[in-house]
Amino acid sequence: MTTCPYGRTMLVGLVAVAGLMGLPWQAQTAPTFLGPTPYLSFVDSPFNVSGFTYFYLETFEDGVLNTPGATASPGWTVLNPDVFTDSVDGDDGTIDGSGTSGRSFYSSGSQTSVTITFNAAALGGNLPTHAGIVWTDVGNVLSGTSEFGDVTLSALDAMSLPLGSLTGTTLGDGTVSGATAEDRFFGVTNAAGILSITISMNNSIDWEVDHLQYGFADQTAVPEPATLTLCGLGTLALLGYNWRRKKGAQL
Ligand SMILES: [Ca+2]
Ligand SMILES: [Ca+2]
Ligand SMILES: [Ca+2]
Repeated sequence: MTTCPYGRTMLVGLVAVAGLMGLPWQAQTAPTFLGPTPYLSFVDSPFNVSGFTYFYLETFEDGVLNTPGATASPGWTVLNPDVFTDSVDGDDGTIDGSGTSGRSFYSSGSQTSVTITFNAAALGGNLPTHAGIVWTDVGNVLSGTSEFGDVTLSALDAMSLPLGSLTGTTLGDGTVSGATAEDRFFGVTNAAGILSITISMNNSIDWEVDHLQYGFADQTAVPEPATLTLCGLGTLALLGYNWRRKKGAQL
């Protein structure tokens, strides 16, 4: 991480300026897990921002997982539109509480997890710094209450070391008819790259995901002169803020 010569104060300024520039959710030096958050279309993704060098969204609406540089572990299949299919709501063109007219990725009655592994060579030489997936449904369970369960996202870094995990507890809506209000986004960011993500349900082999998404945002590309400029802008922004605040106090 580039260090500003002004300490914490300037870090605040940098963050503020980065926000103004529309950069994506910052891939912190430390990995950051995001979610689970409601998700009815890509508009709801925390990665729906500008600033990526590359970004891919797999909706499964073409019937296959074929976005570049991503491979799923075996045993998962794409579900076509059906009364039991639970796609992300907006994939059928209408956000109407139903995902039955779209397509999803299904555990096929055999898998408690799916791992998506990224291939840097197929992605311009850079593993994604941001990766996410949307959990959309669970039906039959191996234990607990039918149509409910815990969902965990974990990830590995470029050296195959764990980046951590995030669990959403007791997800579900008690139906298998494609309702979408309970659909949830899970994601992770890591500035040094993400080799793979794994989403899992320990209590089910009858569940669905959708909207695999991943991108690369270069957090080290800012050259030193620009960094100094940012520091300067941060100083001005901070001074301006303090000036307005003090002036406001006088009114
Ligand atoms: Ca829909
Ligand atoms: Ca879909
Ligand atoms: Ca659902």
